[in-house]
Amino acid sequence: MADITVTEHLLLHQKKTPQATGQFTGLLYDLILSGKSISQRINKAGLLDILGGTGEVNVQGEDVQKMDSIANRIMIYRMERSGALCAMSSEEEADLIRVGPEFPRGDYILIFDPLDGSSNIDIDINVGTIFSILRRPAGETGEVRLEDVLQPGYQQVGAGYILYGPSTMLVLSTGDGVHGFTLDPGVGEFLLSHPNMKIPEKGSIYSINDGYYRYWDDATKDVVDWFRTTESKDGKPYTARYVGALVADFHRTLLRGGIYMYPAEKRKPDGKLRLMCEANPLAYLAEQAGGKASDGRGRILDKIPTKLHARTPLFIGSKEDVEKVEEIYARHEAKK
Ligand code: AHM
Ligand code: MG
Repeated sequence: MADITVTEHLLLHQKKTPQATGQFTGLLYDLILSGKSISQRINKAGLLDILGGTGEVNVQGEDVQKMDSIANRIMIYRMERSGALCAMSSEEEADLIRVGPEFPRGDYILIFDPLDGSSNIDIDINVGTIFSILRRPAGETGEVRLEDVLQPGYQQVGAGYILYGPSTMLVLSTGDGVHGFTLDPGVGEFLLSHPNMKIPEKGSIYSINDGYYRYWDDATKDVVDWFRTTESKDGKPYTARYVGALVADFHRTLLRGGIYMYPAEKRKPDGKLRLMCEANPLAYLAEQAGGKASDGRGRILDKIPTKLHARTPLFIGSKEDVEKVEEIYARHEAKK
């Protein structure tokens, strides 16, 4: 296959996606650039730590910072200058970041987790940047209101992630399927490596933090027990995998199928994951790839966020596996 760069791909797809105005494409370019900068810093993270020694300052005279706050700063710096955004929300920032008046304001809203799974950085395991793109409601101008940002996930006009793993990969959807690009570090370009990604209808992997068994209600215990004790599509038991970085666990699920679960717990009634910066973008990708995402009772993309950092239980992956979870919860609900 001739090498297709992400830039060429976006230009080709611009014609097919109505929202792909120049502004939208510019937003994606700046996101990609931010991802490349973060990727480069992550590659050097261990090295910088060594160079920085035990002190607070490294040899360049810079503060030795945690990689997640560096990723957050890279994203905010680049994206507020893109001219495509009117607001941003980062998992690392409590409040909405309003763009302007010092930078030109655009029509889009970017919600992101700058470095998902950041506790994995110290042990050199995959992390990633997750992003969700919303459009500002038509006719609104001036400073953005919080209500304009709290949109349900089905209104996303694009979503994706950049996974910093053995290779750096960009996985993106603008409503026309899911496409994966691998960064060629030699030329500094993302090349189309996984066109039109599809999640298998049913998988053979389940992914959950099993250490929390004691915190689950009976319905959730039944859900997990079902995957532990039922044969998967190939007649063998389901196998368990849990990286502990949602973006990495989702990436595997997208490629191999199966299900990732982060349920509600007695001590965390809405689970741990954030609806707007984690669940919604991945749910959008899952659906675009033929899979499903649910909170156990209903579709993730239909949930109306009550606040920027609202949380949700999440069951995401192969359609049949997610439907099985909904069926078990519904059965328990009916017994009440
Ligand atoms: P983070 O955004 O603060 O890194 O937290 C989210 C992460 C997910 O990436 C991961 O799936 C989950 O937390 C792991 O949580 P736990 O350690 O409770 O299993
Ligand atoms: Mg996260």
